[in-house]
Amino acid sequence: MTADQRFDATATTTCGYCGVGCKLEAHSRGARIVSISPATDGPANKGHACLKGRFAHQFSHSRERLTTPLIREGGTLRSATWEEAIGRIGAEFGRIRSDYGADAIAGLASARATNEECYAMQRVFRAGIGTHNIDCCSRVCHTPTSFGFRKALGLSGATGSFNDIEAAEVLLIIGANPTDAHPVVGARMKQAALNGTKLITVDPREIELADYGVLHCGPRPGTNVAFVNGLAHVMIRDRLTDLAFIAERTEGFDAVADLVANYAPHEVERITGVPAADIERAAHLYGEAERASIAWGLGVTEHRHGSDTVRMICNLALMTGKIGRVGCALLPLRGQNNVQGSSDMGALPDTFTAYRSVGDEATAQMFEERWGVTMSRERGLKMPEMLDAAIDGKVKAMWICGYDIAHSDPNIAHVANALDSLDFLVVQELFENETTKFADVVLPAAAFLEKSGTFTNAERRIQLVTAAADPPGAAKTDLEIYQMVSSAMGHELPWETAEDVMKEVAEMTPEFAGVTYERLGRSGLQWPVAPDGRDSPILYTDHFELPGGKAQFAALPYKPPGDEADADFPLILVTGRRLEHYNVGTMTRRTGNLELLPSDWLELHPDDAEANGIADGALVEVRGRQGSIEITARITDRIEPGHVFTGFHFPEVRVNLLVGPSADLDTGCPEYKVIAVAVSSVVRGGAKARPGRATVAARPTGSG
Ligand SMILES: Nc1nc2c(c(=O)[nH]1)N[C@H]1C(S)=C(S)[C@@H](COP(=O)(O)OP(=O)(O)OC[C@H]3O[C@@H](n4cnc5c(=O)[nH]c(N)nc54)[C@H](O)[C@@H]3O)O[C@H]1N2
Ligand SMILES: Nc1nc2c(c(=O)[nH]1)N[C@H]1C(S)=C(S)[C@@H](COP(=O)(O)OP(=O)(O)OC[C@H]3O[C@@H](n4cnc5c(=O)[nH]c(N)nc54)[C@H](O)[C@@H]3O)O[C@H]1N2
Ligand code: SF4
Ligand SMILES: [Mo]
Repeated sequence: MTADQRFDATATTTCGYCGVGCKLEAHSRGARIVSISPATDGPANKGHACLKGRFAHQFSHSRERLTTPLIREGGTLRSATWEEAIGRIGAEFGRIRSDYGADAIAGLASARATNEECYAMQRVFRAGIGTHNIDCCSRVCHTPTSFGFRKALGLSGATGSFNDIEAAEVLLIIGANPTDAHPVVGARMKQAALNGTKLITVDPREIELADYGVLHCGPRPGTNVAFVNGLAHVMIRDRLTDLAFIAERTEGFDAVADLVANYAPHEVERITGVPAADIERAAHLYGEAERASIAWGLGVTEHRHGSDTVRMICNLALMTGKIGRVGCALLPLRGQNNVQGSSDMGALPDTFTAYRSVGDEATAQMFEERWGVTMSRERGLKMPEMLDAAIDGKVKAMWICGYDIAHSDPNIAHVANALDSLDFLVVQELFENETTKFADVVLPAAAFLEKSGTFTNAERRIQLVTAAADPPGAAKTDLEIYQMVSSAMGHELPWETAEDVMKEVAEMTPEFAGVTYERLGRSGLQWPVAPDGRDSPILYTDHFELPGGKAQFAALPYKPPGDEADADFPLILVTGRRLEHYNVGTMTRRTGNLELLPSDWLELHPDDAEANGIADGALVEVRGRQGSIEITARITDRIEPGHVFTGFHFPEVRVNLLVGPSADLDTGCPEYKVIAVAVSSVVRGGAKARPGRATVAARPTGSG
C-alpha cells in the first residue's frame, strides 16, 4: 500500500506544539489523522518537522479524550449534556457576579488555543462577565521578554525572523536549548554553524548546540545580568560600539556606560563563574561581526531579574547598532504554539489587543462602543494574584482553559490550596489532568488538529490552522464553547466562524489592520500588517515604536537571584525541557513518545554525586525549602558542578512542589530556574523504592 492510499484527505495546518510554527500536512482517513508530514513551503520549517509535530498526533484519538461535559456530583465527575453544563456555569457565574461583583470571577486563557479563541475569551471576560481578570500562561514564560521589549524598543515581539539565523555571522544563544525545545530552529542553527555561523552558547548545561559552537560559557543560574553587563563593558572599553547609531536612534547610553564600567571581566568571573577570557572573547565575537543575532529562552526570563536581563540584552544590540537589519535580530524563542498570539489578542489583565492598556481612554472607548458595554479602566488580576485572591476569598470562581496550573505553576501545594478555596471551578480541556481534579464542571475541547483559526509563532508570523479531523464525541472547539457561555451571560458573540473573529481583531487593531485569511495564505504574515497587506519580517528599520522614535537603554545592576544555596540546601536545581515531551505531557504521554522517554531523571555532576554518595541510576530524594520529591539520578559532566537539572513533564514526579514563591520583580514570572535543594540517596529498608513520590514541607516558607 502506498502512502497515498492510507489517507483520503490532507489539510495544511500549523503545528500546535511549540512556537516555531511548522507548517504541516495532516493526512486523514474518515474522521481520524493517520499521518503528518512537513509542508515543503513552510516559512519557518522549510520542509522539516520534529518528532512531536510529525509523530505525536495519536493523542487526538486517545480513548482518554474528554468526549462529554462532566459535572461534579457527590465528589465525582459524571457525564452531562452541554445544556446542563452551560446552564450550571451561567447560573453559578451569575450568582457569584450578583453576590460579590464581576471581579470575583477570574479566567485563564490557553496559549495552546487559536488567536480567535483567545480573543473570544478575553471578550467574554471583559464584555460578557464584566472584569479584566483574564491572564494566560505567558505569565510564567516570556512576560519578562514582553515587558523588556516594550520598555526598550516599543513592540512585544522578536525584532527579526528565523531567516536571520542563517544571515548572521555570529549567533549568541543565552538560556535556551533549541535542539530540545524548538527542534526545527535548533536544526537550522546547527546547519548554520556547519555553514560558518559562529555559535556562542551561554547555559549552565553544555547543551547540544555547544558541540557546534565556537564558545560555550556556563554561568551560575541567576547571574545573566552580570554576564551581559560584562559583555557591554568589553564592547565599550574596546570601542566595538556604533556611536552614530547610539547618537541618532537611542537615549540613555551614558548611564549604561557608567554602570558597566564596574563589570570588568575578572569581576564578572567572580559573580558568574565564567572565565574572564571567555567573556572577552564572546564580546569580541559579537561586537566585531557585521551581522550578529541573539536568541534566548527561559534561562533568561524565568528568574527574579528576568526582565532586567532582557533589557540588558537589548542594550548589547543597541550599542552595536545590531538591530533593524538583516542578520541582526533579537529572537526570544517564545514557547507554546500560540503564546505570542494569546498575548497579542489581549488575554492579559492589563491590555486589549496589541498591548494597548485597559486604562487608555481612547482604546477603551472604542472597545466599549464595539461591544456595547462599559468597562473599568483599572487592570485585572495577574495569575498569581488570582490564586492569592482565591485563598483570601475575594475570587470565588475561575474558568481555566488549556492550562494545567495544578501541575505547571510554581508551588503546587499553594495552587491546590487556591483551587480548593473556590466556590466554583470550570476547566476546559482535552483530557482529565491535575487541574480537572478540582473542577466542578469540565468542558471537552477540540484539539488543534480538529479546529480552524490562526496561531502566531515566535517570529510574529500569523499562520492559518485548518481542521484535519473531527473532535471526539460531543467535544467542541474552544470558540464554540466561548460563544455558548457568553450567551448564557447575556452577551452574544456576533460571529459565525473564526474568520469573522479575525475581521473584528483587524478592525480594532492597527497592527493587524491588513490581516485577512486570504492574504495569510500558505506563508502567513508577520505583524504589524499594514492595511494594504504589507507585513514586517524586520522591525525598527528606521525608528523605534516609542515616543520620539528612539530606543531606550537601561542601566540595571546585577542583583542576586531569589534563592541561594546554603549549608542545608547546597545545590541549585534548574528545571526545563526534554525533547520528547511537551510541558504537562497530557498530549505527548499519550503517543509513541512515551516509549522513547518513559520517565524523568535528575542530572548531576560527578563531583556532586561523589560528595553526596550517589551512584548513577540511584533513586534520590530532592529536598527543597517547600517540600521534597523522589527521582532517579543520572551522572553527567555536561552540567556545571553545584547544579542539578530535571524536566517537568510527568505529574507523578511533582517537581513544582519544590518551586518557591520567588518571581520576576516586574512581571511575576516564576523563578523556575533557581531552586536551592539537597540531594541524597533513598535507602528504604531493603525494599525496592518506587520513583515519583512527593511530600510537602509541613510549613511552606511562603505563598505564590
Ligand atoms: N520538547 C519540548 N519543547 C518545548 C516545550 C516542551 O515542554 N518540550 N515547551 C515549550 C515552551 S512552553 C517553552 S517556553 C519553550 C522553552 O524553551 P527553552 O527556553 O529553550 O527551555 P528550558 O529547557 O526551560 O530552558 C532553557 C535553558 O536555560 C538554561 N538556564 C537556566 N538558568 C539559566 C541562567 O541563569 N542563565 C542561562 N544563561 N541559562 C540558564 C537551562 O539550563 C536550559 O538549558 O520550549 C517550548 N518547546
Ligand atoms: N518546573 C517548571 N515548571 C514550568 C516551566 C519550567 O520551565 N519548569 N515552564 C513553564 C512554562 S514556560 C509554561 S508555558 C507552562 C506550560 O504549562 P501548561 O500551559 O499547563 O502546559 P501545556 O502542556 O502547554 O498545556 C496545558 C493544557 O492544555 C491542554 N490543551 C492543549 N490544547 C488545547 C486546546 O486547544 N484547547 C484546550 N481547551 N486545551 C488544550 C492540554 O491538554 C494541557 O492539559 O509550564 C510552566 N511550568
Ligand atoms: S519544531 Fe515545534 S512547531 Fe515544529 S514540528 Fe516540532 S514541535 Fe511542532
Ligand atoms: Mo512556555
